[in-house]
Amino acid sequence: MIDVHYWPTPNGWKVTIMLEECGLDYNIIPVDIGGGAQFTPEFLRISPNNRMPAIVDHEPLGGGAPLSIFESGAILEYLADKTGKFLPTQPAQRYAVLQWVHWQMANLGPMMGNANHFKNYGKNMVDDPKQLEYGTKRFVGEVDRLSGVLDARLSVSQYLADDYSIADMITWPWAFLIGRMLDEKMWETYPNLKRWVDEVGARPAVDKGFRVGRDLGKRELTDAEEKARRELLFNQTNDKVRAAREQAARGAAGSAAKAAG
Ligand SMILES: N[C@@H](CCC(=O)N[C@@H](CS)C(=O)NCC(=O)O)C(=O)O
Repeated sequence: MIDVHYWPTPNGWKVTIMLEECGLDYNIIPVDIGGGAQFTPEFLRISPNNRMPAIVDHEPLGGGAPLSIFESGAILEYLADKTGKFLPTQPAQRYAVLQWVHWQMANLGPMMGNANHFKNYGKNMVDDPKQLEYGTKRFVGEVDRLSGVLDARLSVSQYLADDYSIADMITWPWAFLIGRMLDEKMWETYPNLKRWVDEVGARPAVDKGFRVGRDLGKRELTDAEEKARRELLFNQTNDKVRAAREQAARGAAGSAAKAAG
């Protein structure tokens, strides 16, 4: 069985989509990132960057003790190696896939995260909206450029590599959101990207993986809870992370003492 430390976000969906595509059994362990669950000592032991997703495979490839992995790119590569699916072993075909996997991890994901932050969330974080202008221009511009990179590739190929692969699964959860985060009109400029978004999204395993834990993040937050959530997610420094870690550790010690009696 594979434990998936998860919250329903684009990086989380990558993992549930791959697990569904491979037909593997898994067990969802929610990590409420708005409530600080990513700072508990147990979670940091498997994911030291205080980010989800992470997995623990209790029957790991190669045998031995349970194996924990963080970073969605490494998780998908591992699951592909474990199942022999969606990542060819022949060098030319394998690296054709991995170059797009790394491209997504280093480009589309981070740039979209920043574009979404400056364009949508940022207004709740600063007093003067002018402070957002440069960041918005820079990151929205990058997402536009990256959409063009995807569109050009998909104008000559059905998928990012030769066949459907982990490159498509890792890119789709971000790509389908580009219009929603930035501007729905962008699809007119990128018809090949739109064709691929629709085609990959129509796969039953993609649809199922994307729906996992859909209700987890749905609770209405009070204004104070929403403010605390933003502070926790968008204002992380080493000192603040250390304080959150210590607070989570005190909470864990308190629960352990309570459980012991
Ligand atoms: N590069 C990482 C990024 C993971 C990531 O940014 N996860 C976000 C949710 S999508 C998170 O856990 N945020 C918690 C936080 O910011 O403290 C991956 O792909 O696994």
